[in-house]
Amino acid sequence: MMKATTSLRKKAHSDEKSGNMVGNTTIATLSAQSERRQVGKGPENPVVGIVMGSKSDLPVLKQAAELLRELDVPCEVRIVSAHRTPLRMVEYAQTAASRGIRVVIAGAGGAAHLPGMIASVCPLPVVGVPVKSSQSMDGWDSVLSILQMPAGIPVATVALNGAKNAGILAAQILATSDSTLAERLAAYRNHLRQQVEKDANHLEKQGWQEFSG
Ligand code: RP5
Repeated sequence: MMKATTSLRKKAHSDEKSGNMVGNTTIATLSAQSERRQVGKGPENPVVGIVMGSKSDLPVLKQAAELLRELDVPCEVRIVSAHRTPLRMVEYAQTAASRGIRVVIAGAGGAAHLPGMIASVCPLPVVGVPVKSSQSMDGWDSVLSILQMPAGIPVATVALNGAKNAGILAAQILATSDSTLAERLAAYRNHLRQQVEKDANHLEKQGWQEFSG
């Protein structure tokens, strides 16, 4: 059994005190459920593979790993370059499903062929993250390289540097067959809603000038 993440615990604790509810259960209950999660068996059994073309992509791609950790979804993180280590990329793509990976998140910048090439070799759903690399043409090079896949080999492409949404999308795919993960995702959304409502109330009470400080 794996520990729930610190942030989920903190959220659960404050929600327990304030009685925040998700459906007819508290986030505290969801936290306890997360410790008995259905997806994967622990860090040694990752169900999401996060791959990137270079270590320079890590500051972006780690946002997917952080989000998945918050949702208690085990993932692995690897550097697999389509251009510099093509055989390593093919081996990763060919073995991912048999190792228990169920969704791949692939991020790259520039001539970003990694997500599409992983998708061409691998039967799993691939979520592509265009990265704005240091030599980028404003990010359009990687966006178009990942987005414009030929019919038959899809890559679900998120926004430029949108690794957090890639993590959420991967969790949503897994949650279609995991009700406890679906509840954790609902709690996550509920938390977002509460944050915006809090800001909206403060803005209304204080007026925009004082609010923007
Ligand atoms: C791509 O080239 C990588 O995904 C990275 O975004 C970009 C630049 O790589 P580095 O030169 O920083 O290693 O393959």
